[in-house]
Amino acid sequence: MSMKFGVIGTGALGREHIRRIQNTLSGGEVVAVTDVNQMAAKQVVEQLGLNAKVFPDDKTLIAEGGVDAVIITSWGPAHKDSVLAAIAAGKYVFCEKPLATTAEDCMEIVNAEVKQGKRLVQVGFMRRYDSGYVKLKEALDNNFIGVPLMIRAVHRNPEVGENYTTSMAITDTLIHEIDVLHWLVNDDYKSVRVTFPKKTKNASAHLQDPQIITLETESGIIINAEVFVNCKYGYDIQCEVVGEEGVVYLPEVQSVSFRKNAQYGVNLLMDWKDRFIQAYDVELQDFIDSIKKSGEPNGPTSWDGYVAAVTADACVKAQETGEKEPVALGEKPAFYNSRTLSAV
Ligand code: NAI
Ligand code: ISE
Repeated sequence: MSMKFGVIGTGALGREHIRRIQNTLSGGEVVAVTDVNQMAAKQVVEQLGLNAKVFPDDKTLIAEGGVDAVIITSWGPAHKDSVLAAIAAGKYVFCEKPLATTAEDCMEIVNAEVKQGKRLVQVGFMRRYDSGYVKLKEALDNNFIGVPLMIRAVHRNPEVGENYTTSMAITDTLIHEIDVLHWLVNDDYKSVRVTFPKKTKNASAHLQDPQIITLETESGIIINAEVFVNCKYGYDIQCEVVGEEGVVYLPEVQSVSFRKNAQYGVNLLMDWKDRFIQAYDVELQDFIDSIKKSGEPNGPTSWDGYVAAVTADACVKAQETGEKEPVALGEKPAFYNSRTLSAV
């Protein structure tokens, strides 16, 4: 039977997820949508030719939309209320990052889900579904390079809008590395530190760009992650893990190389949507399939959303203090023990 979805927030990513459910994936259909901008919601229904009803708000959609699951692609500060309302109604939730904007709010979601007694929530950390990261994890899990000692990660965007702030480099951008890197090495973070290299002239006056974030894990792995959101030349994600017996690299995106006009080269992508398009497809298909198969989603959990929020908070504090800041996680409920490190 087809899984009936309601989509809360029909902006850029909401539209993308609707399109993939309707055209690319199997086993799901979008039957309800809402957006604070009602016009945007109506336009999506018309433009994408959906057989879906437009609801005035998230609560009404959850109560009256006849949905099995909601996709939350509204703005971050609105996520918590929608997630809690969906959990209270026993609906499955696919929530884009961030799960919520504070660690306390994420913990409230964790507690609500545990109390409800069944896993309902998956967080949209799609990199865990990217074939390159999956291969990297397989290599590490199979002990191909021995014990990991260091990681070098790079997250570069060609440019960002005027409203992008210094803390967003953590909460909007680094958040993907925060999630995927500790998952890769199966370790938790212990402390973080942020340093600001020489600032690019291409960043707006209020933005520190680039930034180097150093994260240390409980076992002592040191991760150096660069965020540079005005790099100009392309969208560039890199990851290199150095172990006791060798080094493994995140594969480069496959692209035709060329020889032309006395040059040899490869075209780079400019957009995160293109870089992770398959990962977005695979994560949502896995959400549908695992719920149908086992009654629970299989991907990143509410606890993972909480871990990311606590770590991001520590990074933002480290931006302000310039000091090494601890990452202090609360007690992990046993509920999540067999449900945290799933990979496709
Ligand atoms: P957007 O600004 O294009 O769309 C957000 C939409 O949500 C807007 O149409 C807005 O009117 C609506 N909205 C805001 N508050 C609402 C509420 N309370 N109820 C209903 N609708 C509401 O933003 P975008 O780029 O689509 O991002 C959406 C979410 O997806 C964000 O949480 C963002 O961080 C996340 N995201 C995740 C990415 C990933 O790689 N996993 C990539 C880009 C965004
Ligand atoms: C954006 O919000 C995302 O989530 C993308 O995946 C990320 O690469 C980009 O840097 C963020 O701004």
